[in-house]
Amino acid sequence: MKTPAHLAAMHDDSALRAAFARAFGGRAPAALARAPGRINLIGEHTDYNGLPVLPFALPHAVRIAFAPRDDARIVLRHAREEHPPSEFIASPAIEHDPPGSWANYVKAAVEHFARLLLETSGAAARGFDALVDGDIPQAGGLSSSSALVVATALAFCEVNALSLPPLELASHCAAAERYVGTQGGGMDQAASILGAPGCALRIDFFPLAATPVPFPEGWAVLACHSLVRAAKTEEARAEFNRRVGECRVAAALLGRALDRPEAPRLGDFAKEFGTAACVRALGEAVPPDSKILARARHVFEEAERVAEATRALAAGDMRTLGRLMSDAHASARDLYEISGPALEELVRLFLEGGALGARLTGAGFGGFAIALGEEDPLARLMAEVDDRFYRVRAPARPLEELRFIARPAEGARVVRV
Ligand code: NG1
Repeated sequence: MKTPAHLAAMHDDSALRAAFARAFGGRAPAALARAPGRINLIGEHTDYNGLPVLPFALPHAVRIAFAPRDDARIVLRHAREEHPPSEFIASPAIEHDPPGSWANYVKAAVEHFARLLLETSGAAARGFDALVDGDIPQAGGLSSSSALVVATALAFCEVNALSLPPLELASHCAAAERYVGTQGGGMDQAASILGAPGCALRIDFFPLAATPVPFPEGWAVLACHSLVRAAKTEEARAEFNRRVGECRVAAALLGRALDRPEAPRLGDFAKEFGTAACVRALGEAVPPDSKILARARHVFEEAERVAEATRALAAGDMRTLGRLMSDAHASARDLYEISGPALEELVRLFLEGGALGARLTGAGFGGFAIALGEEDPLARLMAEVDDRFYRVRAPARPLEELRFIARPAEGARVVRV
């Protein structure tokens, strides 16, 4: 029998508290910070272009047990041995670990919020002991890294009595994460902070705004790892930043063509001129087979799909939502070139197995694919994917780490103990 979610969470919390005591000489944590990962239903690579997304917060989360210290030191332990301990001083300028180190995501939040604290109140940061754990699959496009940034930010703010409204906190977390070198938008941090149970979130940028959209009962998403790592610390980071650069070039060309040299993002043009005029103007500025044109077309059309998908979800029209998700996948594959053979195989299995829509989720270049459907048929589909994908490609891997069925869950929070 399945353990009810709240009992499982209580069990996890007491295990984390006990592990904290073991790691820190019997000391009890003062509080737990919990920040979920997310899946994105639709709206890929639109956020950093100032255009909307439609993600939801997952039941999977990063959890940090923490207790304030009397000095400025951050003493960091991870419940999993593969993540080595780290210690550093909380300050507005923190030296990076080598790329790929998990501690960089903690440093990202601590450096940013220590600077904010100094600027807003003149106070120096207080440090804390922290034990980190979590169950978000890593390098999968489910925002495990942003969840770590958000959970750290919550712990830092709690210890330093820094109080921010959720939207501001989300903007700061997005800015903080650039410490690790990716030029991402703000989707992941906003989805983690603002997530609402039973709702997807339509998120807009510049200025950041989030509107919950109810996700009908009985419906869910099957999420399956393609077995290809999408770690932003490796080549995928260079590919990701290349896409950001291509969009900036497209915006600069449009600025010249449409006489708006000061507009920084593709979203500024979409909002003023509309998709058709933007694609036409860019098409006159570059050769028809230019990558720049393909990338910009994806971004403009994806934003239109997000608008339509939001309306469909609000109306409970899951068939239309599914069709738009599959269209988004084709565009991500053909125009944005962020899919790959394993993701394609999963999407094909999903659609053959009766999913209403299927696509990669997150940055792409590997990671997870998702399928939309009703809960019972999705459970059957998952069993089929186990047989036809995982038992063939990864017979030794525990299936629980690789795929799950999820509905929208709650956003990040701190629980005092
Ligand atoms: P993931 O899938 O977590 O790597 C990245 C960006 C998002 C967004 C998506 C693509 C970060 C932290 N996240 O997400 O902002 O641009 O790609 O839609 O850079």
